[in-house]
Amino acid sequence: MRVDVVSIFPEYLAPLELSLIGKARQDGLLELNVHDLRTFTTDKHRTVDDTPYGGGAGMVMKPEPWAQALESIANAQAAAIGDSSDGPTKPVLIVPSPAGERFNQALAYELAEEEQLVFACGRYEGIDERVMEWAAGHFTVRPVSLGDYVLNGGEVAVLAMVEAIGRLLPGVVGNPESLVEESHSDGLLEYPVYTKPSSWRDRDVPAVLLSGNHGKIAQWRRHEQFRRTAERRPDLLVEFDAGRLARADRTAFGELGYDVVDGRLRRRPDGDLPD
Ligand code: 6GU
Repeated sequence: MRVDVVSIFPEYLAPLELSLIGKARQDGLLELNVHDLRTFTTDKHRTVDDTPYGGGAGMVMKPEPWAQALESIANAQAAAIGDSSDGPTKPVLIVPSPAGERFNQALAYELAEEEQLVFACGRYEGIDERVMEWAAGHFTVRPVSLGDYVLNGGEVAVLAMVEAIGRLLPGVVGNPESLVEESHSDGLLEYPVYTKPSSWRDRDVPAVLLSGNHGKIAQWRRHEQFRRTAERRPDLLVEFDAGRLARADRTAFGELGYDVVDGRLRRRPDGDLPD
């Protein structure tokens, strides 16, 4: 996969040289290029922002440097693949913004399939909207948000997204099985984990995990996933496919106050506990 990041703070992306993602770059699994937006300005002061039309607080990123930067990335890619204008699929342009669609594990898996991702890090109040309209001719444009809070710019969001996507690329995570049994891989939160010693400060590891009964362990872990998700993220259970749950799993959800109706979990009215 090839990733291009455009930012006025390229140093912000330095952590992508570390750990798993840094190793993936060294191993040639991920080609990552960070571009300084200011190198695409033409004025003496290397201006990237201006006041908003219509008034209001803050500054807006000017369209010209963005078009220069994105054009140079699009052209470099076209040259690299020997441009055939009816050519291959357009690269995805991800625009980090609290006004975007929500980033989640499903989107990480989807984007991990792409040949090229380009991230446009906005600062201030955002990028002139015409840039996204114009860019749609060269890219599949996707404004993406990490969650319902506001960051000062897209750089920290790019760190999160590149890590979430990069670790899904073949060969990046040493043991691919660790991708299967983690939070959100199946729409549920992860079960709790324990290691030695089996007793620590008067707290014992749940006995079932020491039993050697792998069927029982798998069921206990699954039910802990249900319990945690119901407690911490009940919103995830709305989407959960409960149609193929085993009887014991339905019972476990029943004890948490959920019935299965038409393959979906339905919260029983408060106080309506099972017999
Ligand atoms: Cl992706 N960008 C910015 N600037 N703020 C955010 C965000 C993204 N996600 C949540 N807040």
